[in-house]
Amino acid sequence: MKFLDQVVIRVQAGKGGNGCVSFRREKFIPFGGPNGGDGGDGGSVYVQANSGLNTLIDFHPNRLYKAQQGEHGSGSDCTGKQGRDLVLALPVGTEIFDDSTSELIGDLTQSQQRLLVAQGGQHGLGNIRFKSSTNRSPRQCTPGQAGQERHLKLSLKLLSDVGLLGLPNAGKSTLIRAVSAATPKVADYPFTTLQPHLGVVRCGLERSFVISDIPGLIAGAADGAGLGIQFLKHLERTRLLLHVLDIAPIDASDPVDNFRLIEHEVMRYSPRLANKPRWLIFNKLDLLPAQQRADYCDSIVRQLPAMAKIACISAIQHLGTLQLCRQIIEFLDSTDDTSGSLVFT
Ligand SMILES: Nc1nc2c(ncn2[C@@H]2O[C@H](COP(=O)(O)OP(=O)(O)OP(=O)(O)O)[C@@H](O)[C@H]2O)c(=O)[nH]1
Ligand SMILES: [Mg+2]
Repeated sequence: MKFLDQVVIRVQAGKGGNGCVSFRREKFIPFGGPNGGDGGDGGSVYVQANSGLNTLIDFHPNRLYKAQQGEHGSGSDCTGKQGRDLVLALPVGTEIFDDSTSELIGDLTQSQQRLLVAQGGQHGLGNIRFKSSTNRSPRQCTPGQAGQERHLKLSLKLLSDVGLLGLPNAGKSTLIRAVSAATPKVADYPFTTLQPHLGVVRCGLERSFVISDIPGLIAGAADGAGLGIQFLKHLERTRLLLHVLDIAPIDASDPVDNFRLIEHEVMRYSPRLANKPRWLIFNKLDLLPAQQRADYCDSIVRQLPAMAKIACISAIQHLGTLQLCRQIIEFLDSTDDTSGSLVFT
């Protein structure tokens, strides 16, 4: 499935139906009086979070999404029918902005959450409403009001508990495949992953968390190199970042330099993101002889700033991955930080 995380659309609520001018005209009933009914209200436009979606690809830029108009009132006291509301289904994690003012209208953080984005126009009044002791046959009515029209900017920030960071080829997608049912493509060339993927990791009964794999970063990403850093926004609402580091890069680059490079780009993107709890995950352990692994990892760790936690895995051989998931669950259970997927922001 293609991925799109930002789009501007137009929404228009329905116009209210007009009130009606009409008089009762029946044989043998003189002075029948006014009987023009009110119009119906115009339909409103809502957005609603749907946990089954994770892209905005279904929305065409600048397309107009319209709710139905209210029907006009008619004679014999008939009120017009209300216009049908339009409900647009959006992925959980979508922020909705008024594109003209940049005002944040709302943030869909929970499945089924619904938000009014354009109010339907009010109905017009029929002439029956204007009847009075001094005016028995009013010829007035009012038109229905126009529905609200808005340009909306939809911006998706995926909601996940844990995010993966790292250079291309570090093995991020291999890791998410190893621990979840997600199947992002894996290959031995950089930028295999071109869009974010989410995976649900299940650890025992009723214990699960959501992990997101984003495209790899390279030096200068903050200036647009590679795929840039726009995908980092999908990690903003995670509660834990895993920095996946290849201990034996195919290009023979130094893992210490590689680590610093990623940390630097993250800091340039947002100090807030850089301050999130972050664990270092040494990957591709299988490429080293068993007896050298501990010493080699130690030698790298000594050159790095202190990390909250360090884990050694081989994503491809599923070595240490189950244990890692258990530690993540423990961490998520123990932290009160609710900046992740669980709560309204
Ligand atoms: N030997 C070994 N190879 C691995 C391991 N994990 C990943 N690889 C290989 O490393 C290459 C890159 O893996 P990916 O999972 O595609 O890497 P990525 O970090 O998702 O890369 P991008 O999507 O380009 O950012 C693939 O050829 C994988 O088979 C591992 O634990 N051991
Ligand atoms: Mg990948």
